[in-house]
Amino acid sequence: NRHGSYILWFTGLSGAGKSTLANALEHHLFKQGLNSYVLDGDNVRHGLNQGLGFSEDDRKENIRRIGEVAKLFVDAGLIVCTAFISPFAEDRNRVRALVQKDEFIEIYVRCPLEACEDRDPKGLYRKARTGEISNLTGISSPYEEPLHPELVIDSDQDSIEVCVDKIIAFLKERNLL
Ligand code: GGZ
Repeated sequence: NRHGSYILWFTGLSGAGKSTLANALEHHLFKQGLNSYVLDGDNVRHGLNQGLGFSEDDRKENIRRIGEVAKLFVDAGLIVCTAFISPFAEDRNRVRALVQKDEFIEIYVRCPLEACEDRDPKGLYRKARTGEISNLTGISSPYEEPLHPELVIDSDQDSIEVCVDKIIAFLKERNLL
């Protein structure tokens, strides 16, 4: 579009590295003088979407609202990096349909459940295994892998720097950078 704005939609399991990659990428975009913004659980689930939990219905509503906000930010001229599990293909595709064809770039941050569980930065997987929490994606709630993502990043195989470089290379190839 005329602003050079678009959505980089990161999807993947908890602990796969979505927020880390989104923030690292934003840092790169900022250094390039580009206006970008990261939407993730930290700034959305505590504010706009406070009150939504992790049932299927709540996740759907979570993603629907985030999609609408991301669309507004694209209209405002920003590159939006979103970092949500967004486990349902239908919900991701609904966001895709909200914007122009070349304004939605789905990046699948692929990381085996075992690796996410090993990392377990917040202890969520341990709690899910002991039954302390329910509906944890990958354990007691589904994750539908993207069938046609624009890009797949294997975050368990490459360092953060290499992952970011791969995303940048992809964006340059598509003339998005
Ligand atoms: C999934 C949960 C859950 C359950 C708390 N299931 O890795 P995190 O901790 O920092 O990020 C995860 C975040 C997931 O929220 P999303 O808005 O991305 O989910 S969705 O797109 O499905 O709506 C995780 C934490 O919240 N968290 N409980 N039961 N993730």
